[in-house]
Amino acid sequence: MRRVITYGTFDLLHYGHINLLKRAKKLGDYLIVGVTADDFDKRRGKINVEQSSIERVEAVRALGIADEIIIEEYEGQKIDDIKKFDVDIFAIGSDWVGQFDYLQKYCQVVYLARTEGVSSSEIREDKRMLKMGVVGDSVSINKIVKECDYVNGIHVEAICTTSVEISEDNVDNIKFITSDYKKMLQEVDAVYIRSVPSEHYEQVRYALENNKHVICEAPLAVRKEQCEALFELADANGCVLMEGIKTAYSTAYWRLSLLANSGKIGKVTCIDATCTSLRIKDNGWSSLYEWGPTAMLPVFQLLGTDYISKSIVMRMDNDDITYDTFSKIDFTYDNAVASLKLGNEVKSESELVIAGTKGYIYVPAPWWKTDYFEIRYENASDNKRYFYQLDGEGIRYELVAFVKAIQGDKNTSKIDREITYITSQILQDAAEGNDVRIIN
Ligand code: C2G
Repeated sequence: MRRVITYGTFDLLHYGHINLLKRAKKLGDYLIVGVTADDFDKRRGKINVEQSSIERVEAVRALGIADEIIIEEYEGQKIDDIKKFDVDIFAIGSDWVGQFDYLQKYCQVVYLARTEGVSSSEIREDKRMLKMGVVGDSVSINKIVKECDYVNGIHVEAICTTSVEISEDNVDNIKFITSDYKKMLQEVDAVYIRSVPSEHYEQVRYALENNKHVICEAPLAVRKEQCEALFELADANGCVLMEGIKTAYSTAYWRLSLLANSGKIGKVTCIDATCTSLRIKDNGWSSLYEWGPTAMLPVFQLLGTDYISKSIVMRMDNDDITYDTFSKIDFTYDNAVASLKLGNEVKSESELVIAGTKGYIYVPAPWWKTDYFEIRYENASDNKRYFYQLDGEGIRYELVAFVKAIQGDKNTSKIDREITYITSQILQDAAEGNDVRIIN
């Protein structure tokens, strides 16, 4: 009996996949199909896959062509599988020509002609072509435009800026660049707001009033009641409103928060989060606005929002009394404490340490764009290390979540509204001098 094996994601199963499977089956008597696990696809950069592993396996099974279905979970597994299942032929589409020649050591390798004119990416794009506008005056809007390229179904139509030079490779694809926000909004379905925090509220409100979906870099707004009003407006108009904190969408960060919540380090008792980076003064993005929402995320996600007391120490700019160059925030809870250090003009080790009664989670600097963390115990031989691929600092995963939310998926946002509200309340308290001490 000749045993054949083939692999694929098989997202939104189409006739290109079916042709491939039929021809693979004809090469022998028994066909094994390896369907990729969600995590494996993410690790190899396939971030747009729409269906879950189970749905994709069910679709392949329903065709009735495969004699056996397995899950592909890790790089190098093909060698293990070929040996384990005593495979004679490995078959794959011609888009992979040459890339699996290394398997010739173990079995025959056949590249089958790919079916022209159909692909999962095109089907996904047809389902949702979202016209996006990006607004802001920081160079990071170039990064956002670039990241949109990695997300199926988003096209950046327009950029609204008054001062940023748009990089050449971005310019080619964009219909127009304007300094007129209202004009830009007329041309798009959704907007990514990366302007200074003081402009967020008005810009988000205007976009929502005009029925545009919004993703807005944190802080969504600098007052709690403004955030509440914006979410209310979004709900009333059937629009998606997401606060953008890329760290929330990094797999490593998300997994470590799940591990902490699952009791892996015992009771979480102390969180220390430091976010610093020396940079040229970016007006409007004081240390608190720039880093506050990110640093507060693990505190509120792990300890909740019901702290008993807080204290804020701010070091202000000599020439600008609204601009903190460094801030330290301390929270006290019933049974835990947290301490944040945020600095644009002070440098420190930007790590995250979550201490519990059994051990602690250590995330090395810069923790807010991490792909790696450790769980450490008293007995070092019990320590565990974790690595999860992070592409584009998390921005592209955030964009995928935004697109899925627009399609109706209700659970894609990783940031609860309660967290947005409490964060903006703290920014408001800082601005109004509540629980604040100033140093210079
Ligand atoms: N395919 C095809 N014609 C198309 C589209 C896809 O013949 N129009 C083939 C691919 O060449 C592949 C299979 O269908 O052999 C599954 O394609 P994908 O779902 O895109 O999976 P892929 O990323 O190619 O997985 O370990 C995973 C494999 O290495 C490849």
